[in-house]
Amino acid sequence: MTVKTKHESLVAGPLVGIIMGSTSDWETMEHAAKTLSELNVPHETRVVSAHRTPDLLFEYAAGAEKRGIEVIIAGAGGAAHLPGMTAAKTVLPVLGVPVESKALKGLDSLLSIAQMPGGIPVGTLAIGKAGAINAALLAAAMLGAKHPQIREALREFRKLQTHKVMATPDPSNAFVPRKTKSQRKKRKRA
Ligand code: RP5
Repeated sequence: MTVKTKHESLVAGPLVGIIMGSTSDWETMEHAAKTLSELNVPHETRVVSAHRTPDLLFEYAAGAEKRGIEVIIAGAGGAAHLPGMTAAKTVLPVLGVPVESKALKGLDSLLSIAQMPGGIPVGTLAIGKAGAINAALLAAAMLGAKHPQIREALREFRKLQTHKVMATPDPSNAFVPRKTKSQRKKRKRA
């Protein structure tokens, strides 16, 4: 498959593999996918569980490089072994996103992902949505060294983000409350 990016260069196949331990992680991991889409970074998304589908995990991690994947983003919650085990089976950079767990609010996920033994690194991001977004941005920053169109897309993203903040310097003016039904009726009658 050949993908035409916003900057008109041709990239064959997905460059980022977003994997997650369960479909229940999608609520968090979709933010990584959305961010990559905004930057026109070709990516794929898959559920790959370290505990429930260990053979699939090995197959995915071991085969990713050959398929042209350059960065893997792995999200998992609780006893979050997916990012670490993926990193153990590939030399591609692996970015781990701790998904917020019900029992421990994601602290378990964070520690499981961050506390890797020396020799097998996982770049660990923040718990939840912010971590998923930043994993995508970090993946884009890594890819930018080789793919100039991704570097430029990231530059534009950052510029736009700055503009958005500068456009609303006073937060008290940012929120205009919607009129209630009775207020709207009164206005119609007047
Ligand atoms: C982990 O267990 C997954 O990454 C998920 O965050 C968590 C719960 O999974 P489900 O029971 O919702 O499938 O492996």
